[in-house]
Amino acid sequence: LTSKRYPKLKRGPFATLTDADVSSLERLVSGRVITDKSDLDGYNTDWLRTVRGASTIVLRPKTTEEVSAIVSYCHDRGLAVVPQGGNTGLVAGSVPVFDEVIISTQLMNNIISLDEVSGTLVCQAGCVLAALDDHVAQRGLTMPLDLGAKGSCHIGGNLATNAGGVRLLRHGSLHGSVLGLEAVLPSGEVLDCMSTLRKDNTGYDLKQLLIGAEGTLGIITKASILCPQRPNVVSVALLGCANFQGVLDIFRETKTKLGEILSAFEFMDTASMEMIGENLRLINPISASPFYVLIETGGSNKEHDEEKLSALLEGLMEKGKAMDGTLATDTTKIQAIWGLRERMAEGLLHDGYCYKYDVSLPLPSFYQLVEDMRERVEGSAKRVVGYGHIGDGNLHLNVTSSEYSQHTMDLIEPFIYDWVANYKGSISAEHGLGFKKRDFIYHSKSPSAVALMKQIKNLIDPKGIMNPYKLLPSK
Ligand code: FAD
Ligand code: 2HG
Ligand code: ZN
Repeated sequence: LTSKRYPKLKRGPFATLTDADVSSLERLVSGRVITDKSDLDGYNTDWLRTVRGASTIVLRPKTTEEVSAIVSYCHDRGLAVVPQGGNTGLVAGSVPVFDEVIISTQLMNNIISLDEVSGTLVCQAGCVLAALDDHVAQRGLTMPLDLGAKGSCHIGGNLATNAGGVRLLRHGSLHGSVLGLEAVLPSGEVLDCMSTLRKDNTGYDLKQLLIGAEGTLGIITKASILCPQRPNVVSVALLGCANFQGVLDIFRETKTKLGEILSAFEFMDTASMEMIGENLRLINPISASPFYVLIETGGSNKEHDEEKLSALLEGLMEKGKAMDGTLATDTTKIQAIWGLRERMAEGLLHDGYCYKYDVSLPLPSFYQLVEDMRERVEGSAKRVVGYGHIGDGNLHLNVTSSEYSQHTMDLIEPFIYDWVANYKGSISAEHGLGFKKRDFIYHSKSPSAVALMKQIKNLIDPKGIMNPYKLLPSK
């Protein structure tokens, strides 16, 4: 069987779901099986609406034991599966490519415990990130990550993609914040690494393998996560800047002047700001500038924090580093400013088709890629926009056109991957490789590293049933 959409890709040697399989699986998660064609559509299609699978079944377990029973059955039958959380992933990792069985964590949304003193949260993998944040906020804590998709992404999906987001600068990556993890391996066996300890150097740290594995090594069912103290004073500044060097100068100055209260440092170019105005009617509160930076502080002393931030902003204005700016301390204005940055991905979809790239680059060459791309696709694209987590060296470069064009795609790829490799960057900073980028892994990882990844995959999933066609290269 060859997919019509991917003529060069062959379906793996997996079994095909039969009526008898459906009946057996129905018995494992009775009443929580979706087979109706119209209901399957959303599960088969990725957030960007660029990849559509052809699965005929979605299973919605509630417990680890149910996940284990499902995976065990699929393993014995040789049926391929795809784990799915909130389906907000941006590299088509969460949707089937052919007819894989979809295992959704939608109903695995129990919060198990929260230790207020240590800040340790234990929960099931299907908890929505925003719901977890609301829960821990009641105890003066915050989730160690935050991203635009928080209203629908699941913590299991966040862990599987090692999601970065807007607070990585402050709290570091999930590799550090996750204390324990439970997962169902491709055999159906449960891997229990559910520690709640901060320190535990007893042997290989196996949970790290599953963080960022994009569901190719097992299905994460539970996690324990270290939640930092929630800042009780938050302020946000939006500044306009004349050139990219100015953005870097502001970053340096901000780190020096704000120190420990800096909680986010994001950037957007003028093309992004124009796009969000045109497509989502969001209003830029300051005068138009070639670049914008969003600075967030989070601390515990209002006067101290505001004094520091005001001093920073005054200094930047005086030195002419910032052309214009606004400061927000009330929730409504803070949210309005964050909306400009966090709703970029949504806004771009209004253009039609979005060619999405998420790269890490050394800061001196960071914006040059956007300029080179703009020159290259001129006349073949609607827009080329750059924004992202510049505080982490992470650029989101997006090209749009009214509909998919192979000609435009050929101008972008492999050019962009070669460019990034040449500048010693990463071709995926935080979104992962999924189905879309797996064949470019060698641009960021050595052959020896990829070979070891393949050995690990073969060891844990010898039948290759767990999220096939994802992360590892096709050849
Ligand atoms: P899904 O999309 O359902 O799945 C993603 C991958 O994880 C798939 O490979 C899937 O098979 C696997 N998976 C899902 N659940 C499990 C599980 N329980 N066990 C094993 N594997 C599993 N990403 C960032 O890093 N930073 C951002 O700032 C950011 N902002 C975003 C903003 C918007 C508006 C959108 C739409 C996306 C954004 N993303 C961002 C991408 C995406 O939200 C994240 O990757 C998120 O972590 C995915 O979570 P999810 O539950 O939707 O996972
Ligand atoms: C963000 O930071 C997300 O907004 C999405 O990672 C990035 O739209 C994108 O390219
Ligand atoms: Zn991002």
